[in-house]
Amino acid sequence: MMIRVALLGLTFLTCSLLKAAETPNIIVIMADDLGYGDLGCYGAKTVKTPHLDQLAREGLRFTSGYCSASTCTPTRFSLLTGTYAFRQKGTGVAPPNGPALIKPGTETLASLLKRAGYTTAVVGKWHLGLGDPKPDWNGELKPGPLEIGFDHCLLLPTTNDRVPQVYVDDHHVRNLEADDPLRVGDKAPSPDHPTGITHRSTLRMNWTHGHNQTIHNGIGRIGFYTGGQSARFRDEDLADTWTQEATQWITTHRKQPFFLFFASHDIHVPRMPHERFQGSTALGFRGDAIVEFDWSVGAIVKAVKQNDLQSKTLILICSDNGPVLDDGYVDDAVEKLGNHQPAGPFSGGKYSVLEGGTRTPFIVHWPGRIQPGVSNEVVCTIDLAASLASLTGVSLPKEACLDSHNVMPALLGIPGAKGRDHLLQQDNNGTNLGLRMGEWKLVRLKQKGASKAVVSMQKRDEKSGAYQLYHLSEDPAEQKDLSAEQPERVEAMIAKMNAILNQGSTRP
Ligand code: NG6
Ligand code: CA
Repeated sequence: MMIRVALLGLTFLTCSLLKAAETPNIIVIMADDLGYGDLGCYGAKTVKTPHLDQLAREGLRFTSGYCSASTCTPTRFSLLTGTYAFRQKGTGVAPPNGPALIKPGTETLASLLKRAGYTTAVVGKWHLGLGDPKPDWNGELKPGPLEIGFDHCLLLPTTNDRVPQVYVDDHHVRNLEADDPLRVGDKAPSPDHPTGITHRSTLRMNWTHGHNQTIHNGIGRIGFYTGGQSARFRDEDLADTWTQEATQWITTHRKQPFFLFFASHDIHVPRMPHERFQGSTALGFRGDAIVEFDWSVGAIVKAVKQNDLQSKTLILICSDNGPVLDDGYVDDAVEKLGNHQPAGPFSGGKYSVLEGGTRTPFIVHWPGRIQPGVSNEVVCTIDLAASLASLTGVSLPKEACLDSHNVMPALLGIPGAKGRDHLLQQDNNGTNLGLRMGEWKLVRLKQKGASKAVVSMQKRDEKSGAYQLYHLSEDPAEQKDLSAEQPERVEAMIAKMNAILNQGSTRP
């Protein structure tokens, strides 16, 4: 009886705490390829991340925070649309000339916050395509972020290893000169075009697989391009550019509630941090890029403080997929790893549906509103749409944000608040899947990893069973397949997985 009364009280408290709409500034900071074990506050010893650790100390650090996929494009698609990426074909890693994947008219995190009165911007990596049917690099680059709810963007169009290495400022390539047009393609523009194969000996960072087409800044890339010389960036300057743009934008919009999606390219390959960070860790450029990311976060927090916005600003830290060591370049990430464990206690990493692929750092910071601590609730980047809609008092149409759960009370750390009761994790295309329900994890393996990427130095036998079952708290590394011992649980979880795949929506 006592317990029931207490529970009723909690429910009442949870509801009443969430009743009135609140419109704090919202800054979502997404790192690229950052693993669960890569930050000090998640156990890293060989790399120091004081700014992120401070956010974790003052905020809520999740031990079961996820992104929805183990590559970039599908995770970002789900973050913005609140819908599992497997529901829309063609949402795997986007190529240099890929079209806008989120169609104008789609409800997004940005568009729903705009309805709540927010000014919105995205700064950093986009990788969700531009234009329709393809980007017009020398003309207007639309549709893009500005057609789905963002008021402003300064973008790296795809990835730093994909051509072209230019900034997109709202609808145009920044600093492009009309007499030197940008031509982007997937074939060499001429037989004598220098590539990472023909001019390999001139490269300042060698490739291990792929990344041997057009050379820019002494580094081979994916795809070919010519022209746009005055528009091209130096890899070393990316973090400074994003950070300066973000802090300035925050200052300019300090009076309105704002939503900033800060999408760092760190720590994606080619890892080429600014000279002042090079050599700052014993881990090589992979570690140095983590330090650079931490610096960016610190600068953003400082801008929030300087504008006196700390108690009015919710900052969320996450990653777009798990870690990878060798993702195509020779940068000593493997050789200098030492005891560092990029995926923490988990197996797998980028490209994988084992926990290392999607369980990533996840920190929520909002001084005065969030009780500092550690939460074991299951939350995912896909949930930001429904959660922030609930916080800001926006209602979502039925056909929008199909898989986003409102976990706002859990994100705020309200005592007794629950996260997700289930979560589907996907690889790049949704071929391999993971389903977490409580402490149980079902893995559906249709395809063995074909990628040459090295995600981990920990040995784990490749299991071949189509369906595997693991108990996460007893076996976080997913080593002991219990599927043969628990056929009924496996059946039930397969049925749940199929229902998620087939029913079209899982938003409660
Ligand atoms: C892969 C690239 C890898 C990385 C990845 C996308 C090769 C051999 N590998 O195809 O280097 O760019 O795509 O990464 O080209 S993500 O983080 O944006 O998803
Ligand atoms: Ca990534």
